[in-house]
Amino acid sequence: MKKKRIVVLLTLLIISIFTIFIFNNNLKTHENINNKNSQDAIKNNKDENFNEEIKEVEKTNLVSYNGWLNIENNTLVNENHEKIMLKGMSTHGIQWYGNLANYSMIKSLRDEWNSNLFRVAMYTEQNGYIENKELKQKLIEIVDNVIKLDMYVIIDWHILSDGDPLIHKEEAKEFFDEISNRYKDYPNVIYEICNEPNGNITWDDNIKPYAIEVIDVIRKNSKNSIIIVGTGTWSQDIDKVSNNKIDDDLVMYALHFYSGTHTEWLRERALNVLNEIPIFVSEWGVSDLSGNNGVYLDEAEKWVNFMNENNISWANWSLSNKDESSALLLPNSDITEIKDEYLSQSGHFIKKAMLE
Ligand code: DCB
Repeated sequence: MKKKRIVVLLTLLIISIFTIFIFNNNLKTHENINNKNSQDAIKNNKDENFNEEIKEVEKTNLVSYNGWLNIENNTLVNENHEKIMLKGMSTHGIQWYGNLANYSMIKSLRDEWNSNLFRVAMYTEQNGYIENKELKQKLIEIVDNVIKLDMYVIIDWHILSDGDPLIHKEEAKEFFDEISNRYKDYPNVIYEICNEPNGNITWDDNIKPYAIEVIDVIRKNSKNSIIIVGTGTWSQDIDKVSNNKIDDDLVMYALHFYSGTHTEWLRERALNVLNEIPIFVSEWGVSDLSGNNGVYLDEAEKWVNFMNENNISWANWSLSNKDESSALLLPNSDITEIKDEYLSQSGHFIKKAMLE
């Protein structure tokens, strides 16, 4: 009798262990399927290689964490309404120094300097895009790399000798139509539609009318991208905007400075409008206005503090090894990674500012 009971109990025990084993295994398979589904969802949305690089770093200042940017109280915020500051390098003209903007260089700026932004300056004139349409391919190559690196990227239509943006308006519309269609699903991309308007032009009659048309083109493809609009006098006339703003919640206005030329008076001007318009310092340097002379680091320090205090995002001019004081790298250093021994005086200063 006793023996029978033991056999029954043993059989029951074996059956329960077996059941638990099967049940557990089922759960695991289910988990795997779920994981796979969400990974597929991400993959379908993005470039094939997109996720590889994110896995390496998990930083809260990058795109996978912050998503589509927004503007609240005239400052940049992420998808969760938290303030965010973008900091990074601008290329010099990519027709001259585009090769320095390679994948491993940008990766090292991200990994070693904590940078979350990169600006691609595509000149319109001076052997830029207007005469040299293949430059677009170079730009795309760089932008794709920055996206793979999970950073934000500014596509800069770099007008300069063509001070009036209306001069190449048709080319700009065509370019931004194609490019904003290509990148419409990427929160990484920020459009800067006219670097530095200058000369005998005004906000009301030249820049704003240009901006409205180009923004219209971009918005047909991308409702959620941030767009930066240059201001008069090489993007210093931010005070001309406030009473004639562009009717678009995701537009920011460019303020550019070179610390050897632009000092307290320009910061005052910015302070006066900070509560009225969102400002992006999409280009600045530690030289004078020519990109050379100096360096003017005391004044640059004041600017960096000013931008930190006011949560103003920035891109520094420039990632180049040209023999001029605003260049990040020493003349002729030809490198594919950011290394201290190749940094100019500007380079050392910018590294510190980036890591602050
Ligand atoms: C801006 C431009 C940028 C220029 C830098 C420094 O121009 F957006 O393209 O870069 O600031 O001047 C310089 C390069 C030089 C290059 C030259 C021409 O560093 O290597 O030879 O572009 O391609 C500014 C900014 C401010 C003012 C004037 C200019 N300003 N500008 O206040 O008067 O005439 O170029």
